[in-house]
Amino acid sequence: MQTKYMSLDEFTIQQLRMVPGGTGELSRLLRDIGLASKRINVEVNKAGLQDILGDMGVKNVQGEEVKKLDDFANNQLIYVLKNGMSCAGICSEEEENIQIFDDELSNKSKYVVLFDPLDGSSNIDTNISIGTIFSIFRRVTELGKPCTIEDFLQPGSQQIAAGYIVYGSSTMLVYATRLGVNGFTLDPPIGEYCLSHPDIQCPADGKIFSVNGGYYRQYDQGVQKYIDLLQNKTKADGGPLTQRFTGSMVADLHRTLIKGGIFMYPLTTDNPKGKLRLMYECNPFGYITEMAGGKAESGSGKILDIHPTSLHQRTPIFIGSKNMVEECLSYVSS
Ligand code: AHM
Ligand code: MG
Repeated sequence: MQTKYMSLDEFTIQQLRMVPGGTGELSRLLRDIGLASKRINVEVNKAGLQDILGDMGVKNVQGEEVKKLDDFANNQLIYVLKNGMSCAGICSEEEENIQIFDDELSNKSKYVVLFDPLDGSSNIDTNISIGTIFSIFRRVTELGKPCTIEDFLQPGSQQIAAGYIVYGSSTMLVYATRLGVNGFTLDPPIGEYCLSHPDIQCPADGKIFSVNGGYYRQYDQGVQKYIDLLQNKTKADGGPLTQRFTGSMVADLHRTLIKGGIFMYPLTTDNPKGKLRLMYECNPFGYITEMAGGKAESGSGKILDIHPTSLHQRTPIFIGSKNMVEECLSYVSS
C-alpha cells in the first residue's frame, strides 16, 4: 500500500514501533479523538439544517433536545474519552472544572486530555471553517489513583502530543508528537483519516499576517509599530504582504502552518490579559508549531514555558514562521 493512503490508525501503530516500550495508549487516545471528530464533522456539515430540524418541536427524532453544536462537540469528546481506556480525565474549555473519570481502567491510564471542542464556533452561521483543538499530557500523579488538577496544570513543554481537526473544505486532523507533525484528510466514503500531509514543516518565512486589524487602536505601541511595518513592506524587503484573519484560530493557524506567516492575538484594552486560552488554544498550537520548526511566543517568553496557575487562563500570542516571529519580538517583547 502506498504511504499516502495510510490511515491514522496504521500510521500511529507504525510510529509506535519506533518507540521502545510503547504501549499503544497514545494511539488509542488519538483514535478515540478521531472518532469523536468524525461524529462532530457529521453534525457540523449539516449545521445550516439545525434550525429546520429544530423547528419540529426543538426535539430531534430520538426525542432529545437539539443542542448547540459546541455542546454536542463537548459531549462527544467526553463520551469517547470516558468510554475509552487511555484517559484518566479531561478538561474542556466548555467546563468550569476538570472531569475525573475515576474507574479502575481510567485510573490506570497515564494521560489526561484538554480540549476546545469547537473553536471559532461564532463562525458556524456563516459557513467559515471551525475546529477542535486538543492537548495531551502524561500524568504526574500516581497511576492507579484518580487524576488530579496537578496533572492538568503543567507547562506546554510537557505535552506528549497535541493536535487539531479543521472542519473546512475538507476535514483534516493534524497532530504533533516529538516525532513530528503529520496531517490526515478524512476520506468520506471509507470514513477514515488518511495521511495526506506527512512531516509538516512550517516555512521559516511567510507572506501572510493574521491579526484582527479592527482592534489596532487597542494594541500597545510595539504591536502597532510591527503591524505598520508589515503593512508597509515593499518588494525590496519581501513585501507586499497579505492580511488574512478569519476569526477562527484553527483555520488561520492551519494556513500559517502550511504556507508560513504569522498569527497574532495581542493584549487589547478590552482583553488586558489576552483573549485566547493557554490550555486549550495556545499550548496545543504552540507545541504543533514548534514541532514543525516554527515559534510561539507570548511577548514575555515562550508560550510553552508558561507555568499555568488556572485552567482557563489567557495569554497574548505571536505564533508562526520562525523568522517572522523573531522580527515581531524585536517590536513587542516586554
Ligand atoms: P472561541 O473559543 O470562543 O471560539 O474564541 C476563540 C476565537 C479564535 O478562534 C479566534 O482567533 C478569535 O477567537 C477571534 O476573536 P476576535 O473575534 O476577538 O478577533
Ligand atoms: Mg476557542
